[in-house]
Amino acid sequence: MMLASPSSSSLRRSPLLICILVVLVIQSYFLFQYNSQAATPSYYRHDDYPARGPNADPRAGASGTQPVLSQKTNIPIRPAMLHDVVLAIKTGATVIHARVPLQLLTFVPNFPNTLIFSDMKTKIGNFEVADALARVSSEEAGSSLKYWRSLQELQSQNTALSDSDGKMGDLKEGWALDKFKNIPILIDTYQKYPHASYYLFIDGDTSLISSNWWPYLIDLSQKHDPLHSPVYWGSMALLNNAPFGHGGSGYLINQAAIRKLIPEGKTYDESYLKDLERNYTKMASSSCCGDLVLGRAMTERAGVSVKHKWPYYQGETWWSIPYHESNFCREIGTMHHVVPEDMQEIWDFEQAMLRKTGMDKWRPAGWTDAHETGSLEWNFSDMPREAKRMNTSKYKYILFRDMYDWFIAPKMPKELSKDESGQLTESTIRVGWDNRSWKETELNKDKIKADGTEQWKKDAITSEKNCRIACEKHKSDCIQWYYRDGICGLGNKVNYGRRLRNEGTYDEWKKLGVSGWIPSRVEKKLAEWRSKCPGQVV
Ligand SMILES: *[C@@H]1O[C@H](CO)[C@@H](O)[C@H](O)[C@H]1NC(C)=O
Ligand SMILES: *[C@@H]1O[C@H](CO)[C@@H](O)[C@H](O)[C@H]1NC(C)=O
Ligand SMILES: *[C@@H]1O[C@H](CO)[C@@H](O)[C@H](O)[C@H]1NC(C)=O
Ligand SMILES: CC(=O)N[C@H]1CO[C@H](CO)[C@@H](O)[C@@H]1O
Repeated sequence: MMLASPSSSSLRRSPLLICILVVLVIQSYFLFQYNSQAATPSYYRHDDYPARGPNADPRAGASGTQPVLSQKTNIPIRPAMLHDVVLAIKTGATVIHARVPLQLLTFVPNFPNTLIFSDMKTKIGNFEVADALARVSSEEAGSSLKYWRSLQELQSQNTALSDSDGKMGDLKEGWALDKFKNIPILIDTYQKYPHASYYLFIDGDTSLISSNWWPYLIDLSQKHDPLHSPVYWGSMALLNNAPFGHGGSGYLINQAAIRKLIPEGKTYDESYLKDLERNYTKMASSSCCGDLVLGRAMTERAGVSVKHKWPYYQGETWWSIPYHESNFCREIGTMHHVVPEDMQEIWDFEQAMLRKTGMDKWRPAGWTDAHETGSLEWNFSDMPREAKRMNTSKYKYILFRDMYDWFIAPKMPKELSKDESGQLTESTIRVGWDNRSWKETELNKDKIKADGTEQWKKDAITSEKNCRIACEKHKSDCIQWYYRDGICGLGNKVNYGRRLRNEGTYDEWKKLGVSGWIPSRVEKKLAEWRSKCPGQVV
């Protein structure tokens, strides 16, 4: 009101101002007309394109190589619905808005039974978000729950957890709460869907290649009856010799395994579940992470240890994955540390791949119209007889290779760099770039002290040039290198990496590090790995 009255009174007093306003309004009306006319024909023009055939360039689309609206934006290609897999997403109140919406807009609709858990009860669009900590015993969790209580209080006092730019609140404290969530999430998920064949647990920054899960679970269900043969699969991590499925990479637990932890008849037995929760909340309070605690519960209480199924379950995203013989021809199930922009790109990639391979039309044997409309839900533990005998070897899975070809091949630097004397080197370089050349092959002062027998190793850590030469001349399996003051990384896997900082001078970037690749060796290795992939789609 304070602001409105002076301006409205000045309006009353000034006919000139009113005139200007009227002109502005009329002008913007015409501008709007003009714009919508300009936009309409181009929209229809693209819309009239014939359906994209198998020969269409799969790279066209939202990744920026085609004009806007070249693709119908509201009809995503979806493989069949995965009703029988309960997807449980774990996130936190300070990051949920930055992460989960993109999941909901991309792969989550392929999993109609999805549950979202945060540290506060809330909603995202029409999705209800449960409070994973609601059943945590405060006597066992101790002072860590202080932050949780303050969250509840903030919420009741209408305090925003993120500012209008979406900047997040205190991550460190949110992380301290995170470790209490995994067991309660498992209990809640099971209570909500006690008859599902599979439970897939992921984080808010995990992406799924959803279509790959169909043939994968058909195969898995043939080998392990979900009701009788326990499965707890993921990317195994070890801490103090305790194996567990790494949470961000996702872990899959089937009905048989979950029943070992929560036996039949105990699903709603709150005193049993309280006992279970209390035991593991106590463990969590003196432990680093919730996925570790869940691993302990599964190993010790349920007698089911995690099986290491990397790289189907893995903790990297497209640019941080080390591409190598060990994963190049393998199927991708999950990706982790995925920022929202990347989540979108990964979805675009999956869509394009499905168009290319036609696998969006793939259905398991025994699939009926009733399954298609959703009036009958597919049941992996009670599959039609045909599905139990189905051979999925012809399925064209989306592979790490495809991700390399889609994301990285077009972006790799192509021009060889020159040395000080103007001679071409064998390497292409990027300055201020983290190539994530693997740590095992990193040369630094300590390594040199321990294993400094060869002169080239001693030299390698003294300059960018010597590091490059170490890769080019002294290590025949080296395909990329990274140099930063006193550190020379020599990698035999292809890693794209990323710029370390957006702004800065050349010298500032140089201090952060220089990444180099030897294109001739990269190409040779890729050809070698590629030749081993089954059923070449390309
Ligand atoms: C919890 O721990 C107690 C003491 O070690 C044990 O007797 C009990 O069986 C455990 N309960 C569950 C459900 O894990
Ligand atoms: C799937 O089939 C099994 C075995 O017949 C049954 O126990 C289970 O309840 C079914 N699952 C669902 C979600 O209907
Ligand atoms: C599936 O079919 C492929 C060839 O089409 C064959 O090599 C493979 O052994 C079959 N797998 C099973 C489990 O029958
Ligand atoms: C930023 C950064 O340092 N990135 C990595 C690049 O590769 C080297 C070599 O292994 C690593 O030490 C760096 O950590």
